[in-house]
Amino acid sequence: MPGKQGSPGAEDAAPTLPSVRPPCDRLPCNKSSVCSRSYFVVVMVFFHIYIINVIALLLYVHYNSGQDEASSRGRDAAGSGHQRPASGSESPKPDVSLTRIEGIRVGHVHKVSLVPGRVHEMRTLSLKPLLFEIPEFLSEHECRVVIQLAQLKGLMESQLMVQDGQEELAKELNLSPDEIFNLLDINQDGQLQLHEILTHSRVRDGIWLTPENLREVYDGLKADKDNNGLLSLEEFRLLSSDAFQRFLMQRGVKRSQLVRNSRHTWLYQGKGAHQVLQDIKERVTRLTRLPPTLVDLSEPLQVVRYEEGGHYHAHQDSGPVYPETACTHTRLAANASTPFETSCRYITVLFYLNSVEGGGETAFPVADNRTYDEVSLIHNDVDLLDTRRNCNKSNLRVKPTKGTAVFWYNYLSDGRGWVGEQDEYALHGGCVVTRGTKWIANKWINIDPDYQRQVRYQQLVSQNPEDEEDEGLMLDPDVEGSDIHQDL
Ligand SMILES: *[C@@H]1O[C@H](CO)[C@@H](O)[C@H](O)[C@H]1NC(C)=O
Ligand SMILES: *[C@@H]1O[C@H](CO)[C@@H](O)[C@H](O)[C@H]1NC(C)=O
Ligand SMILES: *[C@@H]1O[C@H](CO)[C@@H](O)[C@H](O)[C@H]1NC(C)=O
Ligand SMILES: [Ca+2]
Ligand SMILES: [Ca+2]
Repeated sequence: MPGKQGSPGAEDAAPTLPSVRPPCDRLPCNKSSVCSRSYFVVVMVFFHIYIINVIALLLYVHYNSGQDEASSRGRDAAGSGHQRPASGSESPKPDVSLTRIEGIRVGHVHKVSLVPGRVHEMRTLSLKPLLFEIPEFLSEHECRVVIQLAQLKGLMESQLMVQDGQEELAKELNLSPDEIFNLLDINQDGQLQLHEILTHSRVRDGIWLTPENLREVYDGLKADKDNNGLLSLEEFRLLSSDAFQRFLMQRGVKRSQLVRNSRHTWLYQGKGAHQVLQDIKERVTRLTRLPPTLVDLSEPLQVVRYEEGGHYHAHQDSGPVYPETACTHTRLAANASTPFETSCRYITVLFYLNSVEGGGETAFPVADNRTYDEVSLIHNDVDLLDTRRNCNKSNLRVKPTKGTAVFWYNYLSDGRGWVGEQDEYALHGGCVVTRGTKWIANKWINIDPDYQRQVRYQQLVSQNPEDEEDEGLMLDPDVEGSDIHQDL
């Protein structure tokens, strides 16, 4: 036990418990002095474990920040990064350990070398999610080129009005109205409160529901028969599964009432792409210190334009990790039987391509909140996900400044150098643009939380001849893009 180093946390203390307890058990506890003496021993042992843990923690922090500084001084991003101290190995460990940049504390500034001959400052904006800001990541020239290339290619609506997919999903899952009611009734009181319906509605990428228009829908559909502001199971049974959305659709939908109101396109960054796009990709690799292959095999650069009045309500870029969920990017290597597909975007790098005259901040409603509770995102008719109304109640807002990049991790670490659980605090959205136009670009780095699946996928891709692979990556976003790269 004293020889143990690194890996702080509860894991260390737990296994030592049994070896401490037995002495007291074996002792005949009829004499109180004996018992209090063994009690004292136990206390002292715990005290020592505590001290050793504190020392181990200090060493760990020191070791890691030392590594960071060393590698930021221009070590090529070979990816394999630093190995985490081994902690009892049960299941096969990944051969690669993904580097995860330490946040240290909010406001901490790392100096990073991303381009020859200059140093960038990377400031920690929050720890939950792990979020950084790098001013002047892109030059004015690069911002201009990216915007021009996007315009040349043409942008498409980020969200279309039609959404047939949802009904199909409901049918596929084969849920009865009673079962749906039960799922929606979060507090299980047999009634659907407004916030329970709203919490559910944002899982879908449809029309954005506000408390007011939900009340309108109730009136229009005469859904709330007894007018108590709640839907009972009987009232709910009389509605079809898409009644709300259909009602709103018939009434007419403005773009401002959608989940997102923007246009976007995808720019391929592989061989043969514009030099600026390749440079950006390489800089992202250096910034994140991830294996270049992972960055190469990720989605192309997404360029988004928000006009005045444009917004994107708060959302996650990635999906949660369930055994039955496959990642969109590795579906080649997935089992045919995995019924759900989600985007697995380990990191989001967001670039501001212009400085916006008014509004358009990137809001992180729950950044560094003490706790996270999905249900309390809507409280007293205040919906924290609503970036048209409530950006000023977000815990953190980043002002769009030309050339600045922000990046964050959408997943936690699994503690063994690979991707772990989704980070719910990574919730973010684009506040409404009140004046001017907003141009941004997103670079997502796709990594499958299922290590074996990621490896199989990479093997499959590397078996293909190289130009075919490039072509495939280039065609993908255009042909199927609007569905496949849909955000959640
Ligand atoms: C598919 O699933 C089966 C059974 O669950 C498993 O044995 C097999 O290894 C899986 N194959 C892949 C490619 O994941
Ligand atoms: C933010 O933290 C506070 C304090 O723990 C908590 O009351 C609140 O519900 C949290 N907000 C969300 C959206 O989880
Ligand atoms: C927040 O913004 C809303 C609408 O955008 C506005 O009505 C409200 O007064 C603002 N609140 C604060 C505290 O600035
Ligand atoms: Ca309820
Ligand atoms: Ca009612």
